Amino acid sequence: MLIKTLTDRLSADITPQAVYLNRRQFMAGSAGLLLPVSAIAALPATKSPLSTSEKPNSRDDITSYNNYYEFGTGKEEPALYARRLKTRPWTVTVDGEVTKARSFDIDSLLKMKLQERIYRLRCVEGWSMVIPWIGFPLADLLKQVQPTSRAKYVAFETALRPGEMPGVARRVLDWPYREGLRIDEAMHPLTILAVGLYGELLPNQNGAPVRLVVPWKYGFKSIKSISRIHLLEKQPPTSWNMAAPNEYGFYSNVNPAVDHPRWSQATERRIGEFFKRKTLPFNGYGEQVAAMYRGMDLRRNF
Ligand SMILES: Nc1nc2c(c(=O)[nH]1)N[C@H]1C(S)=C(S)[C@@H](COP(=O)(O)O)O[C@H]1N2
Ligand SMILES: [Mo]
Repeated sequence: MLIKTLTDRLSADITPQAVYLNRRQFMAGSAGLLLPVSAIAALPATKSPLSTSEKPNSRDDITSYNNYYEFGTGKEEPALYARRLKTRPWTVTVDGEVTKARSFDIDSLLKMKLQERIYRLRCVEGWSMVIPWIGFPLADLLKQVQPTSRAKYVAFETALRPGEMPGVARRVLDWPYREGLRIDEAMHPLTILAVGLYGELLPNQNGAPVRLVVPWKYGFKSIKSISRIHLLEKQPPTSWNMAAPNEYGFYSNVNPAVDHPRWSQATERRIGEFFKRKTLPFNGYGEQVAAMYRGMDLRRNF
């Protein structure tokens, strides 16, 4: 029975809530079994002063209302279908304008110094959540590959697995999902690669086994299930910008003063709340990030 529980856990073949409950029972009754730590233990993480003190959304909110178009465009579809994604083995290749290009196995990423980062996430659609991520600064990874002086941008790609991703049969986007950051944004201490949330491994619908989190930008910049990181001199093409360049810019910093052509960005609905709240410039992270954009016209460079 214990083995069955672990198998279920690894194949993510049961609901996240059930996994969570099973995990608790499992750990209570079986300390000392020889099993991969990453598969059974809560992720070891230190607290961070960069976390918000706002109350996080429930695990249920965070894992049942998702955008992950590779598994369908409905908010409930990722929770239903993303379990099909095989997240092990998994490697992230980091190459391009770097001195030491290499691939990182997911197990080596789980051994990075992990922190809890409780961040607001603001989707361009006008909703928001507060999510307790577990992860590490992207800068910690990039330093290991030693970017060259020509590395001005960082491009990210989601794995493309048509056999496991029912949503990619429809060409809603030009797959694979691609995103990008300027190098200073990528090296910023707020920018993390997340491998978990609520103290446990990332559920597939949230971008397992590793996804980007850039809390001052609209949610679509926070690309899920990353298989490749490529450093380059020129600004890379990005999925939503390619699909609708007048609606989604490369920078996409949360900005209540610049409306989307079809909806206002002045307010947002925190999932679980009834009344709308005001959207803050840079999603409330302006003090930490505004200096990176000094002298830039953020209406033209939206
Ligand atoms: N590969 C990939 N990454 C993605 C998306 C996607 O469809 N595919 N959706 C984005 C959008 S629009 C948002 S708002 C966030 C949602 O993250 P969450 O489901 O963990 O809340 O993921 C982003 N990352
Ligand atoms: Mo989004």
